[in-house]
Amino acid sequence: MKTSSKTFRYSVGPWNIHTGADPFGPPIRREVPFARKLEMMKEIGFDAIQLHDDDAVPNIHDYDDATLRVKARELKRELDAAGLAAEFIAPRLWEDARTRDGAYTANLKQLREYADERSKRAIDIAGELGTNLIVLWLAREGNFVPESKCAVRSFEYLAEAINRMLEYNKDIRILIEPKPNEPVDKSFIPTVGHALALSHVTSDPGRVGVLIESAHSLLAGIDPADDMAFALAQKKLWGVHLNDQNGLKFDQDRSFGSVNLRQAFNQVRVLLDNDYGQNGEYVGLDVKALRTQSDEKAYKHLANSLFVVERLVEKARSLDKEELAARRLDMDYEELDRYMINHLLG
Ligand code: XUL
Ligand code: MN
Repeated sequence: MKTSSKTFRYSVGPWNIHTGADPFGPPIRREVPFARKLEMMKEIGFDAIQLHDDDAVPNIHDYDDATLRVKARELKRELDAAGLAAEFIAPRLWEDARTRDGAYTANLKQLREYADERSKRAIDIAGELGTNLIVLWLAREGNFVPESKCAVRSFEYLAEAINRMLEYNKDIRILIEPKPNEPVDKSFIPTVGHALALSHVTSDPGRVGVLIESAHSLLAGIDPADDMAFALAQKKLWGVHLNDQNGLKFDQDRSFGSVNLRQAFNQVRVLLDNDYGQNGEYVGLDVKALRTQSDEKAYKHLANSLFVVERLVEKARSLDKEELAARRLDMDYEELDRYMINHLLG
């Protein structure tokens, strides 16, 4: 199903079309070739693709710096031909053995240096792909054993690493994607508040903002719409990963709106009311297909999520703003609740 006449521009990652493997079972679907993913994304209605550095250039360690750029330029031609832009590049700082103790906060200097080098290469790839956005999901920057790292020094390490990236390329903007746990037990940057505090101690806070993922906010016990509002108020919401999450458990990346429709509605409402997207921001999805889905049905989570965003846009637009304003003034929030539920059911 294709959603026509869209309100937002949409992006998605190649990892969102996947084989269905989980920690308890092997793949149950065939790996979809990259070119086919691009085709499907375009067909469903996406405008851009989100990429990790090694999604952009697989086997990234096999190439010297010059060849890396050549490979990135080849991808740029492929994206152009598919009619998709690159939204951002994220260094995948959690799969390599050298990042097992974290990347920028690893205790060993040579491991922190690897993280720096890898980040610079991600920045080079972004440049070739025509985007200046670098996303940092700080996957392993935290601890399981509290005494294993100095939390104060770790915060400084993160700021210093970001400063080096900002210095390396004066055009980039960095989007921190906070998440409270998984794969680490306790993250050093668990929430948007922490991420923006980190932004403020960097050498150029105007170039360090956030990407908020619904499921990550929910894992921190925070309403995603409120997290988005917090960042919007500071003009620092430069990306979102819409999805859903059923309670405090592993990061589920469920289809947007599939668990809590009202919470989903309020995310769309806050984005719409605050002109999100007017400065080129994409509405990104980070959703996973259920393991039950067969090969040919493993795209529905993308189409459904996109469809739900646009349906909720309609709901946000048809809200009776006067009714809302009146209920705020007479503080009859029970009546407001009834109105909202009825509106969403209608
Ligand atoms: C992990 C997650 C990542 C980032 C990109 O939970 O959301 O896929 O979005 O690195
Ligand atoms: Mn994400």
